[in-house]
Amino acid sequence: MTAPFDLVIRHGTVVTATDTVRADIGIRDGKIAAIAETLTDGVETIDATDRLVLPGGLEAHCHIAQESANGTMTADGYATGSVSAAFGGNSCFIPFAAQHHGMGIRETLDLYDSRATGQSVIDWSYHLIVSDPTPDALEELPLAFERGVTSFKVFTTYPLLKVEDGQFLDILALAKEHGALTMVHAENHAMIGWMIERLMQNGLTAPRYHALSHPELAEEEAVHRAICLAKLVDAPLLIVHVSTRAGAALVEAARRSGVAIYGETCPQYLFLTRDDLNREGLEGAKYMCSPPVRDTATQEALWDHIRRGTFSVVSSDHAPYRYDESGKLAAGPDATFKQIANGMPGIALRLPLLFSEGVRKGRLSLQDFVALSSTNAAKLYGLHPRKGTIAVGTDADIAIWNPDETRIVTAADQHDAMDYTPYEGMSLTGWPVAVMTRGQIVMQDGTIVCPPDHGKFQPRDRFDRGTVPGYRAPEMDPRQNFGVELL
Ligand code: DUC
Ligand code: ZN
Ligand code: ZN
Repeated sequence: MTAPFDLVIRHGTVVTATDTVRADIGIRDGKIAAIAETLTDGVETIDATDRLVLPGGLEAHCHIAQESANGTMTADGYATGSVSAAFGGNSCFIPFAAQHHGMGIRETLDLYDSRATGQSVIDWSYHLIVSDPTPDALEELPLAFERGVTSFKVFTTYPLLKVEDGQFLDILALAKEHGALTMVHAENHAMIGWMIERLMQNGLTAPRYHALSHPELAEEEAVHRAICLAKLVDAPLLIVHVSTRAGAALVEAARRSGVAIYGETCPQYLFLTRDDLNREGLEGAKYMCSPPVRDTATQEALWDHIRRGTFSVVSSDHAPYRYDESGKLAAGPDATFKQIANGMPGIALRLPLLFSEGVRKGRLSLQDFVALSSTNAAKLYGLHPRKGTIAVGTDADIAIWNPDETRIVTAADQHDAMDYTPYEGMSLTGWPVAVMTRGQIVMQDGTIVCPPDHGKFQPRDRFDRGTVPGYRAPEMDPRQNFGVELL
């Protein structure tokens, strides 16, 4: 006789990226052991009548226990960051491990291990930020793959983070060789610097001018360049936090042409505009992120791109800096926008925002919601099918949602270490009421119920481009380049 299930979720509506079915789920040893019309043999039971049973959210872009390039530490470490993520319906997240200048790869990963291990209620991995690709660092990079860190982020802007195009090509080629996915923050560094200089010279230093200092064209140029660089070496590339129509159109065109290019956008580009930066004193600093939020026409265009499949993931880009001297106001009450940390919180609201404004308002199907919030990220970042779906044999990473509950968002109700939310006062319908990671209930009815160190580091598989044909630059094709093999 088989042992009973540890837990059975009964009477729920189970949704994956492809299907919606009425089914019970039996969980044993942290994994989904059975999916059937009726399962009764559980040590514990959750009644999911009138609830949606979804793969737990996979938050693939968030900054936790990370110093900005200027040394400002995020308010959230792995304890509050993971708790906040769980309240937002996430069962796993992938923050960044940031290599700053002079740091080695092993040193960077060891540092983040020391910040994360034993602190997280949900499972985690890292994307490695590569900002100093010296020959020694590049030689050390395969160590990251061996540790199951199979994605990198590079920047084309920020003086202390940006890589040159040649360095970018080195990283893309190495990532391709080892089966990693490169992610890029794509904005033209010189355009931003030029704009900042002129704004400063004219005394235009308030937070609202941050929006002007990062022109849309800076994103368009850098996205185009990044795609060309990736094409040259036929390496997969994901453009993070796309904020403009032109950037999204470039991603869409590249995808249509069969190149392994992927795009991500974030809730702030769908719900906030530059008018939010136009507040008294430094209040607008709360809405400063890079790239900046744009306008309502852009919001609609980005929703259209979500509908059309341009974006594979919608991530929070949770970059929590408090509105006090530990964060946004570190340079004092007279700070210029140039001195203010870029980023805003949102890890707990990414999914409720997308559900309420996407699914409930008919912009997104439930299947698309699951794909954008979990399944696609699991596939891109080497966690599928272990995570990101509901199937027999996979980790029991599950979020149970009440699709009809309405709540008003307030900073006081958040569980992060922040003192504001950019979405204060919004009325959202559809909230996660329980989240489990590997079969252990993490959050239930507004309470964390698991040990504080339940989360485990998740080594990830190599990137799999599936059937995407890719691109062969003529100069890389031995038939067309005098027989020389360059890659
Ligand atoms: N890029 C991010 O991805 N997050 C916060 C700030 C930034 O520039
Ligand atoms: Zn970025
Ligand atoms: Zn980010």
